[in-house]
Amino acid sequence: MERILLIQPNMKVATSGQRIVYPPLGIMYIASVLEQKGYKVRILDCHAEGLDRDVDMIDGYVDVGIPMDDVRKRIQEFRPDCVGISCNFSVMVASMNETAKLVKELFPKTAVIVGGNHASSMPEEVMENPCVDYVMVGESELTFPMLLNKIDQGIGFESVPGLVWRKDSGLIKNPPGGYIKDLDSLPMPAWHLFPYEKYSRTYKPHTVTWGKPEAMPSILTSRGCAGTCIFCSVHKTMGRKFRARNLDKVFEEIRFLVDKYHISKLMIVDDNFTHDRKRTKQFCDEFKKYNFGIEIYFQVLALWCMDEELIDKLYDIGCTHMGFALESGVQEVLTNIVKKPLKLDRAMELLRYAKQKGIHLTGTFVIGFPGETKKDIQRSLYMANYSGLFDSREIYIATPLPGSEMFDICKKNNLFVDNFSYSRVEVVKPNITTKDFTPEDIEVILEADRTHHLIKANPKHILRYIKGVWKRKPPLFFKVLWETLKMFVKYDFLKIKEIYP
Ligand code: B12
Ligand code: SF4
Repeated sequence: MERILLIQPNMKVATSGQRIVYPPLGIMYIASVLEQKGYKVRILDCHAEGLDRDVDMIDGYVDVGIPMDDVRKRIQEFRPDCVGISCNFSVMVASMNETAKLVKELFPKTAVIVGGNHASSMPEEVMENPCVDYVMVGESELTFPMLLNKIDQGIGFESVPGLVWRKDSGLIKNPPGGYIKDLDSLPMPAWHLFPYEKYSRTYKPHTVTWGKPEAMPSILTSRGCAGTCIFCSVHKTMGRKFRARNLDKVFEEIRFLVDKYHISKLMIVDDNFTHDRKRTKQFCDEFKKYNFGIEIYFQVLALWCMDEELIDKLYDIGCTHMGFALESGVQEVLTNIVKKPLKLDRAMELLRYAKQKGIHLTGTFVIGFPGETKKDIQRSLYMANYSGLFDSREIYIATPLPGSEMFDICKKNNLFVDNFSYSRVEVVKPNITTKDFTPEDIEVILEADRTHHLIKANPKHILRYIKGVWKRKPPLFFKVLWETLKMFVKYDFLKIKEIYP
């Protein structure tokens, strides 16, 4: 084994608006480790390289990435001994399968290895594709080179932790090897192999956390989260134990990015950056001292790990926009259904504190959990829209991500819609029917909430927004209008209040 090609495949997704491209840190770390060991590594980030391409619609989904013919050319050109395909997102499954098939068509002897969050959650299913030779479960910086050795030797596969492989046509699932204890032993991600300038160049409109379009790398300062939210599958790759990098190493990496790429923004993509409050405060203090001249962004922050002092410190280093994951405006839903350790009254205190400091707040909410009622959903939306705390709000649909507890609940209770497919595993399509709501109910509520929100923000364009509903959801048009009207009458005219802490 000498020539290793690592691929982040295309995605088939529901939304055309969201074309944000972040660096695939997983294969960037693996690439770096392999280079250190002397392998010749090439990268193909289909997602980032296909950014400028017009999107194709296939079966109602948007195909994001480069055309398969280009993938073919790149594999042919490099003639890899081994191809590693990252399947972090379930929306990549279709392309991952196609890419594996393509590799075997071109070079039948080339080993195909698949890893990433989806693969770690559904390893047996991924192995159903005969063109996939191995699945690696979990973090793979240490195990990937181990596997390459075993492939060279032709024996010893039993000793590779987390490996799923075939023996005499049966499937073997090796026990996991645990999580990487010393994250500081890993080299920096292999930035030099990736199309740096493409990352985060295209932005989701109206999201507050990352501002005007500009290349923005991401960094990982820790891995893992102790939370038990039922819709999350992070623990499948990163575990529930918080593991942190030494801050000196983190700042070394930031210095490298500043010096080499002259970055002005940096995104921290930790599973839960604020898990260790003391460390996060120390990060802020030291970040200030370094005077890098860059802005720090986060996707969302975990409110259940925050306090006033931490808000102050983040504000002091320039985080004037903060996104917080509330998920629900109903404590019982949070505690008993979502299983998020967030106390709403404390959350409100912190949000009020941040608001009064002048921080621009985004609240993210998730609706449509199994067990949630329509009334619960209304109360969440009421909090999102009428608490006066959020400058912007994002409402997502609870989605059974493979590997999450919610996926198992939905499977056990047969809640999936008939046309469920992995291309629907984004957070914008309803995927389940429960005793309390149908997928159509969720679509109507979400569309009505959006229309209501838009009209309130800009009443002059009411006709345009109504036309928008007709364009996007013709069969639901009248239901959406009725629901929107009810929202106006109930909350804006009659001033009826839903309860929140
Ligand atoms: C940053 C991030 C993003 C970035 C993109 C990152 C990227 N390009 O990879 C953005 C913001 C764009 C994003 C978007 C989405 N995300 Co996201 N995201 C993450 C997050 C927080 C961190 C990923 C990361 O960089 N981790 C750090 C690296 C080091 O770890 P890693 O990628 O897992 O890689 C390790 C292993 O997986 C493995 N590995 C990875 N690839 C390979 C390949 C091979 C060959 C091998 C052997 C091993 C291997 O080894 C790596 C090193 O240890 C994860 C949470 C998580 N911890 O997984 C969610 C996560 C991946 N996202 C998730 C989801 C659902 C989404 C969205 C669908 C949400 C949405 N809003 O629509 C979208 C989908 C993309 C889209 N439509 O554009 C889910 C995926 C679950 C699933 N089954 O699909 C996750 C797991 C979070 C969760 N809630 O459970 N996301
Ligand atoms: S707090 Fe975030 S990362 Fe942690 S379990 Fe919940 S959703 Fe997952």
